[in-house]
Amino acid sequence: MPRQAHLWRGVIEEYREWLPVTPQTPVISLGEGGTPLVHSGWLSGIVHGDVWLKVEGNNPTGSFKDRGMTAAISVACGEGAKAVVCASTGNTSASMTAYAAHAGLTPIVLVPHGKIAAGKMAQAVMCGATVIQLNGGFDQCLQVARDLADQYPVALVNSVNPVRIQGQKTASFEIVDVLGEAPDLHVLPVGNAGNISAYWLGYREYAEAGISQNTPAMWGFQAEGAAPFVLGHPIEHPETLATAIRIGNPASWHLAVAARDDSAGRIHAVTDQQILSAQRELASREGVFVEPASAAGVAGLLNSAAEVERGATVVITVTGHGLKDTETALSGVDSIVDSVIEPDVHAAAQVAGLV
Ligand code: AN7
Repeated sequence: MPRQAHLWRGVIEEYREWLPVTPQTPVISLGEGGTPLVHSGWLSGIVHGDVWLKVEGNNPTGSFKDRGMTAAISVACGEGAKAVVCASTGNTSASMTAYAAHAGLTPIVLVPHGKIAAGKMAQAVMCGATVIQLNGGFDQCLQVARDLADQYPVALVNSVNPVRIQGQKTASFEIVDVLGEAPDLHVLPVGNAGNISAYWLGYREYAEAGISQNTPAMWGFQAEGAAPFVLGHPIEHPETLATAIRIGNPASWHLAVAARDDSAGRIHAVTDQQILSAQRELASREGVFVEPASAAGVAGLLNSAAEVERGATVVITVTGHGLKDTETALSGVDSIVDSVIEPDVHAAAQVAGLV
């Protein structure tokens, strides 16, 4: 008898009863979810607790967006959609395009001109999207996407589509399923604010069902130049090198404020410098290479380490893969190659410091 393989079936099949799907809904999945929870000895030492990284870059298109997208595209397909549209800072478009391709739908993406990491752009292009670059930021892209969906036969799959949030909440379920209880504190970056809202929803649903006894405090972190929640109002011209979270007017404003306040949490800002430094340290200390936006939560935890209760269990969602934006990652590095030598073992040993 061959050994039974334990194949993860994607978030719809793994959490079907928690999601707005019916037996008739076609399941459009690329095997998303089931992402690693990696213990960080480095961060655990700093906060004097247990810190786990929920590594969402391991999803099929390299970001957490795939959880919501499998749900949104499946439901859109079930409703007979032929074309789908989203506004994006890059990851939503990469994800939507992949799921649309898999489902045979026509993908249309609206992105801020010149502000998308090359890897994300390549993903959308390779999967056959019509990529429209707009002279404006994400917030203007979202307005046009909404108007397109209102006036033309195309389904909107941004996180203003509630099915997206439903799919994304499965990350909380996985965390509780693996740890056996909700963490004391959940840390994550905040941009359009769908993810913090989704995590909070997932934690609450598990607590209400008695699967967990507690819900965590939700700590969100924004880039300083794109921190509307910290300022308390939308901003016109968000700026940060973490382009994924370069958003001034988050769509899920009320849900995110509720997540923050109902969980006794916070949404604070971190500087671009702190983001880059956290990104670098996370890669070199833990081997987890994330994109800049994804390091915002790590930077935030480092800033606030003294306020974490001793012995706390902390989960940080690192939202997207480092390979999406190698240009920004390497921008802070003086030289990519340490040495160029002739093919000679002694020369190699010398520059490697082995002799
Ligand atoms: C890596 O792709 O908004 O607060 O259009 O790509 O749920 O918006 C991406 C957001 C964090 C913020 N980390 O999450 C988009 C987009 C990464 C991201 C966020 C994004 P939300």
